[in-house]
Order: sequence, then C-alpha cells, then structure tokens
Amino acid sequence: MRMAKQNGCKFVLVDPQYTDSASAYDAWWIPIRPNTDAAMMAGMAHYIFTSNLQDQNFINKFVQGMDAGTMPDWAKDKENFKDYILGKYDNTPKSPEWAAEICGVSADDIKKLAQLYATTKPAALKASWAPGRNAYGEQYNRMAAALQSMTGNIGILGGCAEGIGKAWHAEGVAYPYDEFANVFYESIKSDRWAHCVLNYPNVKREEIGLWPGGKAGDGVIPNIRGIFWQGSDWFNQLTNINKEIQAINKLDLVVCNDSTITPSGLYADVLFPIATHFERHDVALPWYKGHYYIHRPKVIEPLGESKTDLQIYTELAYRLGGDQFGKRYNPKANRDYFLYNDAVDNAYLQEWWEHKVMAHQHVDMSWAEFQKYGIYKFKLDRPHVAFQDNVEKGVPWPTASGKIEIFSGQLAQYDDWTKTAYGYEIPAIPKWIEPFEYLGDKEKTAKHPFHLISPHPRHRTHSIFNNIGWLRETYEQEVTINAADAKKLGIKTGDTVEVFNDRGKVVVPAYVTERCMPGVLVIYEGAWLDLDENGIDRSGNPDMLTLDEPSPAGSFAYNTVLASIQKTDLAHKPGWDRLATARSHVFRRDL
Ligand SMILES: Nc1nc2c(c(=O)[nH]1)N[C@H]1C(S)=C(S)[C@@H](COP(=O)(O)OP(=O)(O)OC[C@H]3O[C@@H](n4cnc5c(=O)[nH]c(N)nc54)[C@H](O)[C@@H]3O)O[C@H]1N2
Ligand SMILES: Nc1nc2c(c(=O)[nH]1)N[C@H]1C(S)=C(S)[C@@H](COP(=O)(O)OP(=O)(O)OC[C@H]3O[C@@H](n4cnc5c(=O)[nH]c(N)nc54)[C@H](O)[C@@H]3O)O[C@H]1N2
Ligand SMILES: [Mo]
Repeated sequence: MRMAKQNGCKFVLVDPQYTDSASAYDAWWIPIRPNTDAAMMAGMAHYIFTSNLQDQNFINKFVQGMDAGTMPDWAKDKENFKDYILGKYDNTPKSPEWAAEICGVSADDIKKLAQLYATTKPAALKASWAPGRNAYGEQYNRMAAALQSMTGNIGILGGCAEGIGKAWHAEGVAYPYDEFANVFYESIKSDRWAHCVLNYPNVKREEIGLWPGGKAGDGVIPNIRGIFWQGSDWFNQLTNINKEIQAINKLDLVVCNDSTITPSGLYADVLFPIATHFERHDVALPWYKGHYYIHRPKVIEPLGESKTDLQIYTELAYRLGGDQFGKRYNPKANRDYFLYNDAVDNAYLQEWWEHKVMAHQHVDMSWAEFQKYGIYKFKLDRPHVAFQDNVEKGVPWPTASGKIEIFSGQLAQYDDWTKTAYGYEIPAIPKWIEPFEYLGDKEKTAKHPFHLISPHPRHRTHSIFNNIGWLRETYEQEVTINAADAKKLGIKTGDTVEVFNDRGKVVVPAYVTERCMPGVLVIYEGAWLDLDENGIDRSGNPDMLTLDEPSPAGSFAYNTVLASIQKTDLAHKPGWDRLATARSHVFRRDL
C-alpha cells in the first residue's frame, strides 16, 4: 500500500472515523453513518449507470443479472440490478440524492467518488468486514461486488474482488468423528447460544442458524446443557453479554480451556490450563491465510499443570470411552500421551507436511529443512490476482451459472424461506434494507440517539493482551465522541461517562475529537468484562450493549447498536489487577 501511495495511488476512506490509516495515506475521508454503506453504494451505482460509465463489455461477458440484458432466460420476469437502481420496481430511483438522505454523505461527494471510481483504471474497492458485521451486512458486501463488477475491476491486477482468505489453507487433518455427529449441519450460530438456552424448546431453528432437517442434519433444536469454551473468550466477545449471563446460570457444566483466566473462565465450573504456543510444537499461517508457513517450535516446557488441548481431549477420550475410543480419537498416541506428547505431535506435523502441504501445495521444502529455516514462503509464478483465469481464459466462475451472480439464481428460486438454510428472506439482487436499529430510525433514536460501533483494537487481539498493564497504560479503553456532541453534553476528554441502552451499561473515560463523525460513538471490542454489584460493566466492554439478532445471511450484528451517553459518578476500572493504570488521555490535547 505504501508503494502504491509512492507511485501516486489516491486513497479514499469511507468510515465514521478518521483512522490512523487514513492519515498515513492522506486519504480523502468520507464520514458515513454506520450501517448505511449499501445505500451509498447504490447511489454510486445510479450515477455510474446514468452517466453510462459502466464497463458494458465486462458485464455482458461475465455478469448475471446486472441489467435486463444479462438476466437468465428463465428469470426474465424477475428483478435485475440496474432496474432496481433506476427505480423501475418501486418508483424510487436510488439516486445520490436518495442515498444522501440515508447515509449522511452529500450527493455531490457520492457523485464525485462514483466518477473517480468508475474512471480510474484499475481501482480497488476494498470492502472491509466491519460494515458487514451488521444487520443485513451481506447487502453491503453484495453491493460492493456489484460496483466491482460493473466497473470491470475483477480479475485484473490493481482491481479487487473482496473476500476472505487467499489461496492457501492449512489443510487440517480431521480425525474420524463422522459416525458420531455431523458437526457442520448440527451446529448453531455461536452468538445465539444464550437465546437457544433461554427459550428452549420454543425456538425456531432459523432463530439460531441451525440447518433445516431433511437433506442435512436433523434440524432438532438442541437442549444445550453444557459448554466447552476453547480457544475463545466468547463469553466476553459475543453479542449481548447480559443475555449470556442469564443463560449460563441454566447450564449444568461449563468448561474453559485457556492459558489465562479470562472472563469466560470466571463463569466456568472447570478450568483447564492450556499450554501456550511457546510450550508446544505447531505450524501456523499468518492471519488470514497469508502466503507463508511459520514453524512454531516448543520453546519451553509447559509451566505449572498446563497441557495442550489435544492432550486434554485425548485423556478425556480415554476416560470416557476406554482404550478403543482413546486410540480412535488420537491414533498415533498411547495412553501416556498426557505425559509425553512431543514425538506424537512431531509425527502428526511431519505427516501433514509431507502428505498435504508438499503433495498438494507445490511446497518443495522438506520437513527437516522447514524446521531449520523456520519459515516457508510460497513461490508464485505471477502476482496472485483472484479470478484472473476467469477473465483472461474464460474459465467459468464457481457458481451455478458460471458467471458473477449479481442476480443470484439460487436465492431467486426460494419462495418458502423457512425451508432454507437462511430462514429469512434475502433478495436475489443486492438491495438497501433498513437495519434493525440505526440513526435513520426516528423512533429508536428518540430514546438512544447515538450509533455505537466497536472496531478491533490495535493494542489487543480481541481480548488477548488485555491483562498486559503496559498496553493499558498506553491505550485507554475509552469511548470516542465527536467534539460538537461532547460539547452539548458537557463532556471533556478524560471525563468518566456511562454508555448504555436497554441491553446494558458500561463505564469508560471519554475521548473527544473531530476524527469521529457526529452521532457516532466508538468503543473498541475486547476489554475484559468487570461487573459491579448492579451488573454495570466498569471495564467498557461494548458487547454489554450489542444486539444478538441474526442477519439472514449469517453475519453477527456487532455494529448495529444504538446507545446513549452521559457523564457519571460511577467509576471506570481499567483492569482487574490493583496496579492497573490507564492514563493515555493525559497526553491528549483537550478539545
Ligand atoms: N463488539 C464487538 N465484538 C466482537 C467483534 C466486534 O467487531 N465488535 N468482533 C468479533 C470477531 S470478528 C471475532 S473473530 C471474535 C473473537 O473472539 P474470540 O476468539 O473469543 O476472542 P479472543 O479474545 O481472541 O479469545 C481467544 C482466546 O483463546 C485463547 N487461546 C489462544 N491460543 C489457545 C490455544 O491454543 N488453546 C486454547 N484452549 N486457548 C487458546 C486466548 O488466551 C484467548 O483467551 O470477537 C468478536 N466480538
Ligand atoms: N490488532 C488487531 N488486529 C486484528 C484483530 C484484533 O483484534 N486486533 N482482529 C482480526 C479479526 S478476527 C478481524 S475479523 C479483522 C477485522 O477487520 P475489520 O472488520 O476491517 O476491522 P474493524 O476494526 O472492525 O473495522 C474497520 C473500520 O470499519 C469502520 N466501521 C465500522 N462500522 C462501519 C460502517 O457501518 N460503515 C463503514 N464504512 N465503516 C465502518 C470502523 O470505524 C473501523 O475503522 O481484524 C483482524 N485484525
Ligand atoms: Mo474476526
């Protein structure tokens, strides 16, 4: 990105906050009301169509349903994207002026950005995830795909077809458990576990994201009696923590595997201390499926009573099912794996490296060499561009129609949504749909006038490292508020405030700035929950305030939250330990 900048690339940031990235790249900042990106992008599409700036060649060749001419024969009577944008079906053209009312970005800026995007070749629209972590967040990502494909920015170097994951997968080896359960089809959406427990058996399967019965799975609502938290701090990280608190008291057993005692651990009946990655042997890809493997040797022996997750599960398998089950669960191990795991772990890793990585990923470095060098970087014969062969060589896209489906043939054929994996209606073309709560909702904003977003902290990985005092000293868990809003409420930087809605309340210091747009509050996710006797969180964990309603295509609506803010006499507690200090606000200019 820095090299692109040096080569003259222009950057634009569409975000309620002016971020450090925007400042580093001298980006044109377009502040937008949270959750309204799909409307703004519809406005851009309107400008591009009405100015005839679309890449009609690309559309005709590669895209299904962008306009009437690219609809499949069997669906000529269904809605296409262009006619939706022009307002043919509902008499509402999705013009920049229409979009401006919803998203708070001026019509002129929407036109200017659309002109810039459609005439700069190539241009990369990097649709990030936060605007998708919303009610109907899927419409945001689909709308971005519509813009990318109508401008022919897919399959070419410098364009961008956004998605997750790159070409490499860890190729994990799953050991046989298929007879016991079909985990995929029987699983529920994690942020609906509390809803399921509290309402059982009066729960519809679509409310918890369970697959319908029939072809796959049995669709039977699970009577959840216990939970294993492993490799997650979900009690702290999932939506609507107060609902989780109610639900956890109804369970018979809660187990937490972790290397530190996290908030999830505090609510567990059983804690298993887990060896950290310094205390076991493993291989990793960088987040998220990047282009190199990292060897992670065991650096020290596990401290205290720590064991690896696999040691614990193997031991449980032996104790639950006897020798046969234990051996089946972990075929390379013997009964003494709980005490001696090094040779077995190495054997699994070596087998995986040789039979999966070397055999299928064109890796030519031996296991012994890899351990010596510590890193393997994939060799590429050309820069990796997603869908390059589809565009250059006419390889069909991996969809039913073989095209980029802006009109989804699959979605268009459903009439009874309760029989689908989604459970709720999803339009066959990308559309702006009003979220459950947002600044455009007059009734709801009368009660809670601010939209709260909770991005990921640079100083933690979610909740990991919250217990590092030095980090807390450097970066405070605070709420960011626009200077004009703060002035009206008499709030200054460093003042302790409470942020609340009908779901919960948190106490944090305020950071007053013009880098956040009016009407929006920002609290970073991941602070370790710390409740007072009234259930108020003194740490400032935004998941006390988030909503656990599912979005039809499955996203968690972490950023779909209305809240209120006011000065308070309640105390903020930056950490569990008594030496906790957080005073970065001391260094900030007062606004
Ligand atoms: N408000 C709000 N909430 C959010 C989000 C948001 O944007 N806003 N983002 C969401 C997103 S995208 C995500 S991915 C989730 C992340 O949610 P989580 O994955 O639950 O969050 P972490 O804090 O990373 O928790 C990981 C835990 O695993 C432990 N751990 C590390 N290695 C091991 C191991 O080898 N074995 C075991 N047993 N434990 C290990 C760590 O010590 C840590 O406690 O948070 C979500 N929560
Ligand atoms: N240091 C660190 N790095 C991480 C993580 C971490 O916890 N710590 N977590 C990792 C994980 S698991 C994930 S999923 C990714 C998350 O990656 P992202 O989803 O990209 O990250 P976020 O920080 O949630 O949000 C990015 C930006 O979106 C803005 N935003 C929020 N709501 C909206 C909206 O409605 N519209 C628009 N236009 N902008 C909005 C926020 O202000 C923020 O600046 O990060 C990964 N990287
Ligand atoms: Mo994530």
